[in-house]
Amino acid sequence: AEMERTFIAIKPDGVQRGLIAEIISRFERKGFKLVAIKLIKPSKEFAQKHYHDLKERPFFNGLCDFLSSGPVLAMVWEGEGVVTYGRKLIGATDPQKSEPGTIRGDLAVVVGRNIIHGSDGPETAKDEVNLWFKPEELVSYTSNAEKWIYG
Ligand code: YYY
Ligand code: MG
Repeated sequence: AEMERTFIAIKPDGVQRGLIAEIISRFERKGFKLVAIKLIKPSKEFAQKHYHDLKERPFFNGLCDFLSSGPVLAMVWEGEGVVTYGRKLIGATDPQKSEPGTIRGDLAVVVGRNIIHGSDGPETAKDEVNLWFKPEELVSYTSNAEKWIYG
């Protein structure tokens, strides 16, 4: 069976605050596998595509300006349950409500600067992986740790 994949992005605030290694290490130590990664500055049009579901919301324009304001670290992570558990590692959308121990709970304070994006479901994950990455950018490999992580 195909391993589940999710799209994770460190937003411009997380990149500028020097939190790349901290955030990647949480996914890596959990046992998820990195299969694609690139640093890119998305255009505003691209940000609007990424957040198209939110286009009626009052914060949509500011959100798209923000996402396109600086480098974003775009990634694809793979593993059993990675979509749902990735969201758990990230924490609630509003960092005031994120539990301590989560990425947003530990590292962010306000909703407009919550440092990280993660796909909210399996279908969204597929769409977002396809939006941000070409198929040849996804690297297929066997991790030596897999037999120790999955048994
Ligand atoms: O998936 P997630 O990022 O946790 O939240 P969404 O509801 O998809 O909203 C996307 C993005 O929009 C959120 O990470 C911050 C921003 N936002 C906001 O600025 N103000 C809100 N009231 C809700 C969301
Ligand atoms: Mg979302």
